[in-house]
Amino acid sequence: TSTERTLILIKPDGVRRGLVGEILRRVEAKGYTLTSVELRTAADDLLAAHYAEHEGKPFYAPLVEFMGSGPALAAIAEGNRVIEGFRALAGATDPTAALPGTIRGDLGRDWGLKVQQNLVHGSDSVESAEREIGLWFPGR
Ligand code: DAT
Ligand code: MG
Repeated sequence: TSTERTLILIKPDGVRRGLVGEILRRVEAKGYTLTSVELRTAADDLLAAHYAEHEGKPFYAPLVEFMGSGPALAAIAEGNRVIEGFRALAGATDPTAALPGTIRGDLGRDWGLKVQQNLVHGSDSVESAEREIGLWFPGR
């Protein structure tokens, strides 16, 4: 087994739509443990650091603006291979392409919304997870 930690964000669209309970329910039902949870509106410098790999891409500015548009829920989840496991629960980046059964596939909408409004973020590697946890939860 390989116990890992990952950073999960429920983006402002998920919080606004009242999907916090439904999304965290899926994470816990899968058997992962939430070790830290916090609701907050992220500042621009935090978002710039979080999304540094996407700086310069056409969707970067709207992504950062959207992510700071209201409260997001940040959580640390722990469990065996949780990084890959949460990304499987989340589904494909584009909610239209995300398979039914996934968070984005079941709950994501596409009626002209942008791809960035895809409900959740999950770290994509052990290195990203530790880096992102350090940004959102300094010292943990
Ligand atoms: P993921 O969130 O699935 O890890 P990512 O890291 O490639 O995807 O991109 C980060 C976020 O940026 C993603 O959740 C939504 C937004 N995004 C990615 N590709 C996009 C695109 N082609 N157009 C608009 N937004 C995009
Ligand atoms: Mg990513």
